[in-house]
Amino acid sequence: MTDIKTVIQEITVNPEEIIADYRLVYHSRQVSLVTRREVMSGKAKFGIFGDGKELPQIAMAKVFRKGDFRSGYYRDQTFMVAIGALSTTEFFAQLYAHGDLEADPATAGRSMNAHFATRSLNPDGTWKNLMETYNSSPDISPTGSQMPRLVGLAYASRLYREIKELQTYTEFSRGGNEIAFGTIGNASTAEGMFWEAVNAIGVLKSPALISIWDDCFGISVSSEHQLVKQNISNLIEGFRREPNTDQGYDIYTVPGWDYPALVQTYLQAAEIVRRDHIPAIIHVIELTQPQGHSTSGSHERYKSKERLTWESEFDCLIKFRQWISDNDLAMVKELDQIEEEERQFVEEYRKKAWQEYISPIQNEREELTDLIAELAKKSIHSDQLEEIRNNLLAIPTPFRRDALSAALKAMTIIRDEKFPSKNQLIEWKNSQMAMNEERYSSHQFSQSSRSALNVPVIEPVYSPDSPKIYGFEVLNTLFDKALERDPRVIAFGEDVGKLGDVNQGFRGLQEKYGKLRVSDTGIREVTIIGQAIGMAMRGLRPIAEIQYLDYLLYGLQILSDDLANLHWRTKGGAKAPVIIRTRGHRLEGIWHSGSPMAGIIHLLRGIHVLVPRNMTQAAGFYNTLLLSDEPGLIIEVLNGYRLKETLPDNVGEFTIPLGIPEVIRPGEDISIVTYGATCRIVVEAAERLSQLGIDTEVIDVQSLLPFDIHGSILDSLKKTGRILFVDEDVPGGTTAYMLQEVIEKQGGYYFLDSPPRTLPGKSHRPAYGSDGDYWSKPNADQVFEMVYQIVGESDPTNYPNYF
Ligand SMILES: Cc1ncc(C[n+]2csc(CCOP(=O)(O)OP(=O)(O)O)c2C)c(N)n1
Repeated sequence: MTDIKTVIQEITVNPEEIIADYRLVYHSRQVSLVTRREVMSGKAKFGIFGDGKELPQIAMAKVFRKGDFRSGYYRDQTFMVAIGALSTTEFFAQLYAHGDLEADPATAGRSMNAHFATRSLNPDGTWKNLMETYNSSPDISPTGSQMPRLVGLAYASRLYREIKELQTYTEFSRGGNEIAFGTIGNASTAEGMFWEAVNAIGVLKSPALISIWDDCFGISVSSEHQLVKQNISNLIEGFRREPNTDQGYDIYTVPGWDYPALVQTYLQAAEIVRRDHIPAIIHVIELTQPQGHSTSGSHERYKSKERLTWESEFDCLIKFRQWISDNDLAMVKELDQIEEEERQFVEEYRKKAWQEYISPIQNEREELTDLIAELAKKSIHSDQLEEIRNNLLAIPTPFRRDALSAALKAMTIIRDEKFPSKNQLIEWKNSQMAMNEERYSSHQFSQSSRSALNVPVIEPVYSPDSPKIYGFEVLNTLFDKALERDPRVIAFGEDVGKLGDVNQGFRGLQEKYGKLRVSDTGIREVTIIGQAIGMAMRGLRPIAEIQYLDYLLYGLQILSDDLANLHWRTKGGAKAPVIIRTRGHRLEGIWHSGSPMAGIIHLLRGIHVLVPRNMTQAAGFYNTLLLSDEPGLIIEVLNGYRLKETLPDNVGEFTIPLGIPEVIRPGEDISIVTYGATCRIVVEAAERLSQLGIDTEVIDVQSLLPFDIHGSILDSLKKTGRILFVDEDVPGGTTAYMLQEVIEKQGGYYFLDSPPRTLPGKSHRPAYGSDGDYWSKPNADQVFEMVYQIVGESDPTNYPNYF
């Protein structure tokens, strides 16, 4: 093991490097200044920049190696440039919302400025060799939300180091020597997920190096309103590890304007983190924010005169310049010269980025105005067309939407006229629509060959010897096979390890596969999800368990803000094939029998949401997801573990396709569409209805996202003419979603003989006990009654109203 002092001596920073660092700090500052100007002049909508935080980022970049990962936030502009993961033209392209991937490789114009990311995927969706690149997970705006995924990014190194079978995955790790670097603003450390993540990383003994950029403010709110004792260093003291132990963090505090101290601190901290997997926090204090928080307002409104004076003196750029001069590393003239050069470079990059952004838009406008001019020659409404054309040409910096609106207006004007060149306008409009659909809406789901929708269907195989076993045992057998097959499959959650989960799906598997493959976590839903996201970003296949569906709400924000839009917001640059496992719908009590599915499906577009009715269906879905490169949520039916099911002989292989409903009881008179725990209830009601001669078709949709991709429910409706949607969500929740899918999207409206109906749970939470459940959730009596009423409406003779 290398001694820390030797390391520092070995990696001395030479004068040329110092001057290059100065150049970069100045360059970044200039970019920030120009960014503000661009926003103020109306060329860009909003600007946020890294000014005042440049120097510590230079120090951090010195210890950042290929294979490492960053999980940071919008201030890290200098760092991203320093590691070569961001060019200045790319920074400006994102500022202008340039919607092309080549211009803004981080987000293709989908994210506001200073949202950084590197691309982990090849254009075909396969992984790049992440050991050959400097990696940054894709930023999101909610402050503190970079912390949950940091847990998994760091923990992955530990798994790659300690699980022997993973050591061949050399495109993701070399012996777990990679650091996950987190950055966060001082004010955002008041967020709960900061604390949860710091604790989790400490418990997991994972190599994270967390930098806190402390400028004493969170927009206008000073530290006294953010933190007890106003100082995060005081608060994190309890995380500090005792000398010569491996529990806790190494904690450093260093002024953000002190170049040698910063370099030394980062060198020392990173070496220990990398070598020993002891996490570290570097609290970088005395930072400034020279232009205020963003372009949204000036900081003179909330900073005192004294503070502003102090900031102008302790600005890291000024201090760095002074230090260089004081140490005779460069003459004042040389520094002036560098500054002049950098001002010019930045201006050149800005111009280039602007031209590359605006030229195609101007060209498209020109195409359209030429078309309209041609049409005006033939149309009887030439004046109106000319006016549209002139108005469009008069816009100094047009957007694409201006041209499209003009085209639509022109089309309306000439709607009654007939001449062939009209078609060119229609074609132009259609090609714009298609181009912008791709520009803004592609990649919500995998477009690779490993999309979950491409997984081949393998039917379950049954033989006379197939045993009938409890539902939890079906899952137990399945998880055993999955863990055996692939060392990247890692399962974790509350009570998953020693106990094998509260319903024993993982019973005995920790003993068999070890504590790292099947493990317990603390009660920390947000970072269980984050742990999974980070691990999956580094090539692992986490199965993260949230103990009950009701507690998924804790993790819903991070699932929604981070995981669900990850692939979309990077236009296919990153993926995290996470499997979230949970159980719900029905047990007893307010927080153990909820089924808040509408909240989930509406917030989690981008994640597959699967609602199997039994454990065999669940097993098929696990197999499908494990063969795909997409994230999915599987909700098992909580009261189904102790029901017996026949174990397929190929439980480890069979797959169930996504978005394919299953008719679980054929019928002719009415279609009932449902999922999950209500499948059994509806079938029970259907049997009773059949005694009265009402033949009910019961359809289990099985997967809510995607929903019935081939429109097969419509076939059922065409046959029966009547439809009822049943579930346990609130009124207007998932039943309304299913109704919209079938009646509006599939065109079910045209085949209805009776009004479509929904039978959800009550609008309040489910009350406790058997009676509480009966009067809170749909039951077989209610299903029976509602179907009887629907049928009775059109056939009152045979089905008179007796209620
Ligand atoms: C969850 C959330 N709440 C509020 C905001 C609005 N917001 C954006 S930045 C910011 C202040 C963050 O301050 P700090 O963490 O100290 O970082 P700094 O900007 O000072 O570097 C706030 C409140 C947000 N983006 N996300």
